[in-house]
Amino acid sequence: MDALRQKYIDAIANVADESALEDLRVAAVGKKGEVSLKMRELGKMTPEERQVAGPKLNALKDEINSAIAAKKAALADAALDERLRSEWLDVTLPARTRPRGTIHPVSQVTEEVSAIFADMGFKVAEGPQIENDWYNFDALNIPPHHPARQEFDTFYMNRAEGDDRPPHVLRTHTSPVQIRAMEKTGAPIRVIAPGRVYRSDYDQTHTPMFHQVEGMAIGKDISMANLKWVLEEFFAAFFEIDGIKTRFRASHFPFTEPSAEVDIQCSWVDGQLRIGEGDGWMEVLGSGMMHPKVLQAGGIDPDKWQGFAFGMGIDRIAMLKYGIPDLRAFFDSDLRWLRHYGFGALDMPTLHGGLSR
Ligand code: 2U9
Repeated sequence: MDALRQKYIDAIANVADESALEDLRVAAVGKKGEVSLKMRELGKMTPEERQVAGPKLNALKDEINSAIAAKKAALADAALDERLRSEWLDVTLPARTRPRGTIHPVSQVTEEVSAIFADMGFKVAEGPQIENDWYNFDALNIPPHHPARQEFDTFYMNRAEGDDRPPHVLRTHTSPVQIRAMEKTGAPIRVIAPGRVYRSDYDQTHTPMFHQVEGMAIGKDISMANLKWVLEEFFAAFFEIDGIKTRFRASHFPFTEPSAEVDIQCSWVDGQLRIGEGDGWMEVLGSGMMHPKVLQAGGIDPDKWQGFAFGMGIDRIAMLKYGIPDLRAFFDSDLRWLRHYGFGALDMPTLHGGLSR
C-alpha cells in the first residue's frame, strides 16, 4: 500500500496539465482504479485483516483525492498567472486610427447648394436617370428634328429590332425632373433638381457623366427680377462674398423665353482666378423665364402662371469654389485626389454654421 501511495502522490506532483491529472484520478480512485480494486479485495479478507486494511485504504483514497484537488487548484492558478502574464493590455496606448473615407466635392457642393436654396424655400426633387424622349426633349420644347437635339450628344438606349418607338435616353439635363415635379404638385412650386446627367463628350472640360443643378419657381407674378435676386443671393452665399456682382447676357434656350446667360465678377491675378473681385466675368449659369409650352407640358396653365428657371454645372462651380484644376480627375477614384479634395464627414454645410471647411 505504501508503494501504491508513493506512486500516485509522486505522479500527481509531477503532472503537467488538467487532462493528465484526470487520467491519474481515473487510474487511482476511478471505478476500476487501483485503489478501488484493492477496496474490493477487502471482502475476501478475514475480519481482523479487514480492520487493519480498511481504514488504511480509506485514508489512502482520501489522501489521493485531496492531493488531486490541491494539484487541480495549483494548475488553475498557474494557468491564470500565465494568462495574466501573456494577455496584458496597455489601456493607456492611443487607439489605432481607422481608415476613413471623405465626402466627394460633388456631394459636398450638392449639399451646400441644397442648403442655400432650401433657405429660400426651394424643395429638392429627384427623378430617373434613364428618361423617355418626351420628358427629356418634347416637354422642354425640343420637338423631334429640332437642331438643339443634336447639340446634346445624347446617349440612346437600345430598342428591340422592329420597335419603332423613340428610344429611351440617359437624361441630358435634369430638366425632366422639373416637368415631373410640375405634374405632381402643380403651381405654385419652387424646386431644385440636382443630379447626374449624361452627354457623349470627353475632353479637358467635358466628361460623359457630369452633375447639374437646375431650379425653377412658378407663381402668379414671378419675374426676371426675382430670378436675379435669387441668383445673387445664391452666389453670395455659395462663394461667401457679400454683394458679388452678376452680369445677365441675352441668350437663347428652347425651354426659356426670354433667356439669359449669367456671369459672375472675377479677376485673374498671377494666373490665379479670384471670384468676386476685379472687372472680368466668368460664365456660370443659364436661365430665363419658363417657356409657356414648357409650363403647359407640365400641366400648368401659362395664362395663369409664370416662372423662372436656371441651370448650372455642379462640377464646374465646385472647381471654381475649391480651386480644383482638372474636371476629369473628379471621376478617376484616385485615393490621393479624394483625400486631398474630399471633405470630412462631419463638415456638412449649414447656413448658420457657415459653409466653409
Ligand atoms: C424646366 C424649364 C426650364 C433650365 C435651364 C439652362 C438655362 C442652362 C446649362 C448650364 C450649364 C446646362 O450644366 S450646363 O451645361 N443650363 O443654360 N438651364 S435654363 O431651364 C429649365 C429647366 C426645367 C421645366
